[in-house]
Amino acid sequence: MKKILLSITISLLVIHTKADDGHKLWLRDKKALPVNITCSINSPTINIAINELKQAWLGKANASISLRIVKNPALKNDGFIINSSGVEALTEAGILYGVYELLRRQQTGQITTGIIISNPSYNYRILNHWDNPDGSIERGYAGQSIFWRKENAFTVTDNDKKLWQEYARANASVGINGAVLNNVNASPLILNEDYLNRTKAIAAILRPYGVKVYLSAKFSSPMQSGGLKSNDPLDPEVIKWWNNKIKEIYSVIPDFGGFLIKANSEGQPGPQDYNRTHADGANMLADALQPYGGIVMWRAFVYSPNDKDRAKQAYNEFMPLDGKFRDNVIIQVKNGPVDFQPREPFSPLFGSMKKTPVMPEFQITQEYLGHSIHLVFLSTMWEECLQSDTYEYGKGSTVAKCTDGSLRPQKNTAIAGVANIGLDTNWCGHDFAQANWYAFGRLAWNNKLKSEQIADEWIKLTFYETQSITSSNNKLAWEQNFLNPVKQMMLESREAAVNYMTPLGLHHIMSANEHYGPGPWWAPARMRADWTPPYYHKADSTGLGFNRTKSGSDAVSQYNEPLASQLNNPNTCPDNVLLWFHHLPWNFKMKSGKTLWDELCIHYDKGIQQVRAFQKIWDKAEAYVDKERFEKVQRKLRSQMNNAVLWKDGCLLYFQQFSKMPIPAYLERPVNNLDDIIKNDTPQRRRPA
Ligand code: GCW
Repeated sequence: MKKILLSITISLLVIHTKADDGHKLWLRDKKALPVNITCSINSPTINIAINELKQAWLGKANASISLRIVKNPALKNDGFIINSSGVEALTEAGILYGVYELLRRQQTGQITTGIIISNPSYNYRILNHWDNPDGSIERGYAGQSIFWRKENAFTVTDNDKKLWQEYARANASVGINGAVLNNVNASPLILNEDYLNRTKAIAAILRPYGVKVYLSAKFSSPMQSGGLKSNDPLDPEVIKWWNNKIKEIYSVIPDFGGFLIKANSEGQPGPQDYNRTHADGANMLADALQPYGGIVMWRAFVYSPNDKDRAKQAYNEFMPLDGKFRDNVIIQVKNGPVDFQPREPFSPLFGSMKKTPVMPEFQITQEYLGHSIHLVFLSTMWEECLQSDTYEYGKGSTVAKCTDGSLRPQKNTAIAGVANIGLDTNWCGHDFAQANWYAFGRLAWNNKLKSEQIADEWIKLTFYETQSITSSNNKLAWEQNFLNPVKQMMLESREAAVNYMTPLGLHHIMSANEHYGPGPWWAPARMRADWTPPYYHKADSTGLGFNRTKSGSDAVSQYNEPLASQLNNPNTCPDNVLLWFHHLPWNFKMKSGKTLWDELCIHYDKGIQQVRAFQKIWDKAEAYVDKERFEKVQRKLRSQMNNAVLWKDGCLLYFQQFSKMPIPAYLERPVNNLDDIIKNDTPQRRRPA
């Protein structure tokens, strides 16, 4: 008897503390109830939908659900309707998305009754992988590529297929329907036969999940791979080469999505090498892709070493080309005018291009936000960008509306996220970084969603163990002790990072090329000025910040009124972008009545306090998480804390050399000396494991 009891206790314990490597993401095994499904279609996509329902049904036992393709004017694209009889959509992918939505609602306790109609905000919801053919990933912090590798590069193993399927499923579950499989700093190799065949194998696995494959093409492929004498987009030989190449691609992958192009940016070749414009380059490829239904996503991330203000370059280069692009070209614009900083104002291109579709590019991988070490939920940052008012067509012209077709007629609407996915068991390096992949998909589907809801869903799906929380009492305790504080931590986490890294509109002050630790001092001789922090913070004895007002670089004029005037005036410019637009005296009087210097100190200090609070929240949550994930996150929070203190001490002590003002006595003292921080600012410290 004793023995039996003991084994029961142990098995219960095992359920409670079962190690969890995070590989299942937000799609965890369920104790499903039986469900009856009717559907007249038999196809790979529909079979996935049916299996998902069977595996995860938490609705009424033995309920009857029908899956139907319908014609309904309320539906657009891959949208769906959930009603009492089941899921209806125009397309099979729509059915699949509807099924995932229904299951998500069941799992997260959202309403499943009545009629739910949901259409995607964007037609193209795409992940960009900065994966290289040798398996490395530019700005990847979660291991090597899941698509490419150096050894046995072209063997497709069962393991590969399993992983690609899990990847496709995760994407489909949040509505992502495309993936650019290789780095925008593209290798010409990617268009060679071997790589195209591997792409074909990947496409075959992704296809039933509604995920299309795209590639980044190198503009100089005609010369580098084809042996041509030129890459000039108007040269008939070059045009012919691309036409043949694209024909070849479609013969291998009939539903290939198209190209993503980085041209004349950071040393990449492009049409300007031949005195042609971005439009000449993009249109040449667009014409070749058009017969097959392919698109070109042409990036606007351009700047040159001679610019007085890098933030202005994209607008200057692309605005004169508005209306000159084919209708299967979309201009892909990073959320901010510089480069994925912890905080930037939105790119003025979103509120300016009237005759050319523009798509936002967000960065899911945390290049400037603590890699896979810091816990930073990026949804709030993207929400902030999407909800920013451009005033393009008067008040309420948000970035979301300027890009999703609600303000200007657009054949194609799209959004891209630079993926944070690698071979790490938990895909993203940090268990909480999975939330950023999830959030990107959710916002791409519905750009009006609130981060609060996204965080709520993700925590429930990722951490709520139905097995161990049986009574409603336990559920309440779980919500109070885990869900709510952890959600609060996530929602605050991005602002915390801004506070300890780049408060008040500071930007690009990290050390060296790793973009991890602080480095406002970092400016090696002979380095391009616009790759060094002093170019951006402009700290001197008179003050701090980049003057982008009318008296400075005049970047403010790229914004519409009344925003331009609001930003131009330091008294009306929002504090959170103040030093982005203004160079202000150290004793400038802020809206709070305090000096700029004091506010700077207060913000850095606050960031530290916030991370300390996150540590406490997490430690208190221990009872509600499996040991494996608990300890991993706990360790990472410690490293984040350490790094945050370095940021605060490094930046304040560095800027203090110019301000010559004391850190207010009521704030914590620095615990590191500036010379030590600089001395220890080695590549190792900057590239943490
Ligand atoms: O942020 C910068 C990165 C580069 C990246 C580039 C880009 C892929 O530091 O690594 O290159 O942006 O977006 O093209």
